[in-house]
Amino acid sequence: MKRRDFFLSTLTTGGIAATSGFYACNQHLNKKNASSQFSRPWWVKRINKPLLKIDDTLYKRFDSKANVFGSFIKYIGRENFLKLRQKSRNKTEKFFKEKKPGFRIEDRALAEAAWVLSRTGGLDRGMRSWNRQFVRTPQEKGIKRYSGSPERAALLVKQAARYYGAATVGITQLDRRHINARERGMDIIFEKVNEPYQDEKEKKLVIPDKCKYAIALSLQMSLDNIQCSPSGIGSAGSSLGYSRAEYLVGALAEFIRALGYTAIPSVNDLGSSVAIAVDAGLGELSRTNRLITPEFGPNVRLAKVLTDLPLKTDKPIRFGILEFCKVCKRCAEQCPAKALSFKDEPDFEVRGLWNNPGHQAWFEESPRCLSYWQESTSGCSRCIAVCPWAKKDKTIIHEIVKASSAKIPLLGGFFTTMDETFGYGEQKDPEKWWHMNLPEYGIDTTSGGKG
Ligand code: B12
Repeated sequence: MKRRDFFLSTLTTGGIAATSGFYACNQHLNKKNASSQFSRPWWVKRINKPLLKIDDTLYKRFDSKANVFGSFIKYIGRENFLKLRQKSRNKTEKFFKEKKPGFRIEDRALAEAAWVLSRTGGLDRGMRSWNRQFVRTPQEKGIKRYSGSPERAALLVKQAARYYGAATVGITQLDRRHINARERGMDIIFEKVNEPYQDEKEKKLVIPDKCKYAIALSLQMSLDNIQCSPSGIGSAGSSLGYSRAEYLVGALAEFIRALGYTAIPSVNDLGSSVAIAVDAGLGELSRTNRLITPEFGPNVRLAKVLTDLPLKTDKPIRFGILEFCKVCKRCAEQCPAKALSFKDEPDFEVRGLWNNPGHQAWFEESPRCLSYWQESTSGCSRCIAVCPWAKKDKTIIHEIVKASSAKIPLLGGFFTTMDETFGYGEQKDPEKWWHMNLPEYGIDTTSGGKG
């Protein structure tokens, strides 16, 4: 059914009455939860298994070389690659000369510089080092390692993670199939060892068997930046997110090591942050083949830390995204690269070698996306910017919309149409960004994860 049909069929007094009822309930429950460490909106339901299925006979660990960063030339052909690169260079030069807002020296400088912390690290390097950096272990201090209950340990880890910059935190038993089989020419293997290590000679990265837990982390990006995408200002939304993620996983790993346990910090390397986040209950997989969270929609960067510290785990969640995305399709319509799926239902049909078979998703044409990054000369986050779930302000109306969409998925189409009517998701003027009264890091951290 079309969105506009929904618009007509759902504009009923019933729908509106339902939303006001939800709002009253929302207010009540939020008050009730105000003293807990981290509460989810009331319309988020915990479930035993993620909604999208895994085919156990097909789903295997992925070789990261097959992602589009690793095999871009193979996927688009050398000739096309060289043409694209030249086009990108010419356009960059033209934009510089024209002083095109969003693509001027200052706009690009903002994005480039924000990578700084991210670029100092790497797989098993810098903040993402697999071994202790500087904290002293309990043994060195002459004390016993931390021995609280898994419930208490989970509370400590979540609070520390939020303190180091996480927007939301979830914990899951590690499903090893989400960990890449290979990374940068090395096999990733699990061994019965005490500490993780890298063996250059045998070309292997070794994760201790005992690391059975994954801590999934989300970080907000500045929506004001992301909404300027594609542009240097938009791209800074991503790059600052990456640098903050670098600090977050580095600090959290050191915290766990100081408690006397092993921790492996990871941002984009090591395995699917999205799959781990789904298992840990941070959100649902969406039409963009990326995560949507109840609190911040898709506007988050993801990261993870693996550990042997015994932790109470969380459950996956559902809040209507699967049904919402079936109807909305706005990300696919607005994707300038035409990379996203228009299929009504998610399925197991991969679009190319860049997807990992065996899990149900709305698979995308990733080489088109990366090609557009070159074409735009600045990367792209349009699919995030236009999503009706990406909202910065915490006004009543948006809470009603989210709660209603979660509870009555058919209203999703209606809200997407309303969202368009009010002009949400339109590309913002990058010049205006320079004149804004910015909060720290350009993000609003005051919602406390309560949406
Ligand atoms: C490579 C990569 C890309 C490639 C495309 C992926 C590919 N197939 O090559 C390119 C460069 C094009 C790209 C683009 C973008 N990406 Co990207 N990408 C990655 C990266 C580094 C690896 C993903 C990967 O290996 N994919 C290959 C296989 C596994 O893909 P797949 O089978 O299609 O599976 C996808 C999902 O279904 C899910 N997944 C994988 N296995 C399983 C299993 C289960 C059971 C489930 C439920 C899900 C799941 O994760 C995969 C994401 O690509 C991840 C970081 C990470 N380690 O997770 C970020 C990441 C997924 N990207 C991210 C983002 C935000 C983007 C962009 C919006 C750009 C931006 N502004 O940052 C666009 C969106 C493009 C789109 N909608 O299609 C975020 C997603 C955050 C979120 N909200 O979920 C991540 C997590 C980076 C981060 N640190 O935050 N990306």
